[in-house]
Amino acid sequence: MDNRQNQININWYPGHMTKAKREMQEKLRMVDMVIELRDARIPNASRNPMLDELCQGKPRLIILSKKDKAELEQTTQWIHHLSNEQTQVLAFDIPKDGITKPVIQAAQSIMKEKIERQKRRGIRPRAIRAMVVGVPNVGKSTFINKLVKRRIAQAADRPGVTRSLQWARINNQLELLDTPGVLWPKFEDPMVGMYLAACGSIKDDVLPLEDVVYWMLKELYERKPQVLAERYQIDPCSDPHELLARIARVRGYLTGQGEIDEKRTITAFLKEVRQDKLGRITWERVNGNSESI
Ligand SMILES: Nc1nc2c(ncn2[C@@H]2O[C@H](COP(=O)(O)OP(=O)(O)OP(=O)(O)O)[C@@H](O)[C@H]2O)c(=O)[nH]1
Ligand SMILES: [Mg+2]
Repeated sequence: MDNRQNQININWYPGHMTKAKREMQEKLRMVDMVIELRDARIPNASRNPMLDELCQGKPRLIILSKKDKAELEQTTQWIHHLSNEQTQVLAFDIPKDGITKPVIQAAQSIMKEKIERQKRRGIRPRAIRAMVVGVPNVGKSTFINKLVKRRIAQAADRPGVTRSLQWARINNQLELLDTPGVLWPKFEDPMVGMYLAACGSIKDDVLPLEDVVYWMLKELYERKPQVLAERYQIDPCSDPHELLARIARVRGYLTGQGEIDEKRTITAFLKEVRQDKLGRITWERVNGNSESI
């Protein structure tokens, strides 16, 4: 299948993101390094090229969030693919995993040379300051709350929750700056929009949800037909419209006239995918992604 038939053109770059970008730029000189969160289901698409440019020159730690929603073997491959001499990559189920020790260790190892230089010059090293960045809804505030062991930042399962920058002191070794999730004005590759939409980084109100669902159905039919068959007790088929109709009929999502209730089926299906009812899904595969970090 040519994925590119399923392009959607969405741009969601509201004013608060422009403001956030400016504020992040201002704060950048105060931070030693950047912790970039990416969604483990879409590790390349959730890389923000605008932030890449903004954070150039700062050492970087990549955290793949929502590991529990992605396919384990794909995540292992992605970690390998994204790691290099300059970049360490960790993957977490942030709410459940013990993240404090590995994050502090990674930050210290990334800043090792600078800390040693300071020591040699008789300067007592202060806490490492890191700016936490990433696309909306990727888990930045959850990550910070987990590290401070308190709910200091508002976190919720919708994009655009954090609206201002906020410092959090983890301990005397690490201080983090929470930032609002930002996207960029234009997706060069329209598939990026589809991936971000699938993972909840774009506000549903601005999305053609039916296009997202038909694309998901096509992908699932090609990669995991047995999952569709088991979940919905249907015979999967390659036509996503027919596939949705089969789900609607089995579920009894019909209008008064006995026709398929497309809207209701789309909403129900999307909710089930997002709640992992169809299992772990890595939408963006390592194969086919030759581009590194
Ligand atoms: N399953 C799972 N859910 C996670 C993980 N990390 C974060 N979440 C959930 O993802 C949702 C979004 O988390 P937030 O911390 O608000 O995300 P954010 O990046 O701060 O979002 P914005 O402030 O909108 O940019 C919440 O419902 C979190 O509970 C994870 O590793 N696994
Ligand atoms: Mg947030």
